[in-house]
Amino acid sequence: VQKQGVTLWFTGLSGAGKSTLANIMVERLRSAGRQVELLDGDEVRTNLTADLGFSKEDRDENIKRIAYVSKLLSRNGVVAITAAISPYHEARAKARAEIDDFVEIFIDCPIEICAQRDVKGLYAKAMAGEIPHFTGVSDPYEVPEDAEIVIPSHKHSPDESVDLIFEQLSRLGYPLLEMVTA
Ligand code: ADX
Repeated sequence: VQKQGVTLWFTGLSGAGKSTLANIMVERLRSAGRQVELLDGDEVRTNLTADLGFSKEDRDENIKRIAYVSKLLSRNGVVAITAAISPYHEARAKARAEIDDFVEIFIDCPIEICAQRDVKGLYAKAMAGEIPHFTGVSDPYEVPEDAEIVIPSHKHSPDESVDLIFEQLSRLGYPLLEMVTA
């Protein structure tokens, strides 16, 4: 298997499981000898995009910068995994247009379940009106129509979801868990 870079673009609501699945993927890919970099929304927003908020303009700028870095990485043989809500179709389409090897992975978890889990306690605050423009509550999430991979994360364990993602990546021509020899 050749060293092959690709951007794996996760999208989905807060609490859908993007970071959880992305982190498991990072571990498995590293074990298989891949060079991997994770661009996680929460992490990126403390450095690369610390100047941005959650207006449409700021989210678009956040996605644009994440896409730029993933492009640089993936064209140099790295598996770049992004885990940002990326709620707007147009911003995702621009990222796709800019990056040669691009796979969109929609983590499709109903908002009721995300809100019930409420891992960070943000849905409760958003529903109480304490966080304006919260995705899925008071701000839009445009459901992807052209994602290569769709994972209903609430129907599987995280490890099963990751198994499904790797299976489908192989079918798409990215057998990323095969040992790298070149
Ligand atoms: S994106 O819309 O620009 O792609 P991103 O994934 O980077 O969002 O950041 C989302 C994270 O920021 C959420 O997981 C949550 O922890 C936090 N957050 C804070 N305010 C908001 C908000 N108004 N809407 C969504 N997420 C928010």
